Amino acid sequence: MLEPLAHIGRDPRTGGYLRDAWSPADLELREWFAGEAARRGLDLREDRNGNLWAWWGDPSPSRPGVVTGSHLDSVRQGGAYDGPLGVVSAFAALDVLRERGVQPSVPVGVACFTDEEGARFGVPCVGSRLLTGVLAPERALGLTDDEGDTLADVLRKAGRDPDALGRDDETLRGVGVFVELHVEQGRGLVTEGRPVGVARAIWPHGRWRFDFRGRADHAGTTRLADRDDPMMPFARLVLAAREEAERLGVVATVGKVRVSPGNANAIPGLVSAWLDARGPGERAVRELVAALTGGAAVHEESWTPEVRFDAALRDRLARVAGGGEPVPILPTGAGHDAGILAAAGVPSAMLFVRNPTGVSHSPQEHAERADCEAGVVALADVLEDLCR
Ligand code: HGY
Ligand code: MN
Ligand code: MN
Ligand code: MN
Repeated sequence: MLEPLAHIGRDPRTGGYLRDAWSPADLELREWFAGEAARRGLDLREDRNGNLWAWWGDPSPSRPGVVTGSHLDSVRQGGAYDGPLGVVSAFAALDVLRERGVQPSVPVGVACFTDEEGARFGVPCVGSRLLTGVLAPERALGLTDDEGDTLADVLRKAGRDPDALGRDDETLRGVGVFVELHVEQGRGLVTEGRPVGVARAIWPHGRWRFDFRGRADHAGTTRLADRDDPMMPFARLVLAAREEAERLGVVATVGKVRVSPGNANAIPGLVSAWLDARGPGERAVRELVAALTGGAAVHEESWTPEVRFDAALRDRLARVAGGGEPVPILPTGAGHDAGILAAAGVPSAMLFVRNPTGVSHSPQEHAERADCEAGVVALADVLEDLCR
């Protein structure tokens, strides 16, 4: 199913994907999206924050539409399915509706949210957070990537107007309900023995940057007693994060570290480390971060409260997606645009497609073709039900 996109941003050495927001790969993916919309005669719109919408019918506040979609950007060396499966399945499900001769009573939209992973600028779900007003444009525009380019610089280079960013009520009011199909990032469906499931809730989760400052000096001529080496508190952070996470029953990850200036023969002046912490309860996640912040300059880069999807909509999807036997309803520790929209009051839900290993954010991420096809049929059934 993902073959048309498989070559875009793929690293041939690893099979992983490099699809940073607004990178050449991302721009190529946006072109692909536009082509898919054109092939189907859909009305393509790019909103003020760079999110893409392909409409079958004309949404309005008085006649909001049913929208399905996801994102196309990836984490660095990410897998093929996280994001793209939801966008490809959205177009495929719309095709199924047309093959069935369905005449929707409301507009149907396919959405692609920009910069969901936050791999380049550090904040996840930038497009949906800007759309819903939970991320201030001035903060977004000042975010910088590893080379020091700001989002504003990058948008200008991509021919977009940085000053246009901001909450977009007109677009939001056109979305009556949003359903995101996503490869499961975990093994819940493997355990349940089912190809498709529905999301119950998204764990609260956040990202913090820890800056450890020291004194750069010579690796060979500086006595140990004279060192102010930021690597030491950094190393303690990583070990403490694991210990606290085990104690509190949450998960904590340090997956990105930037050592400045990065000489093998010099004590660094600065070590920046990014902590990702999540768990089934907000209090425990906050307690973990509080236990770790001593001695470092800590910057909260993002915080997403727990999202519990609307139970009536969730159960309706579980029934419809499962035909006679409702599909499993599962929590997830992964963040999604559907969670940002749900938190903003947009009726939202998620369909999961089985991932045989549960592995994600890795080139090893995979979903079987038959399960992906079952996901499209389930999504088409759900859309048909919602569009009656
Ligand atoms: O990081 C996440 O949870 C999601 O995959 N963006
Ligand atoms: Mn992801
Ligand atoms: Mn995703
Ligand atoms: Mn750059």
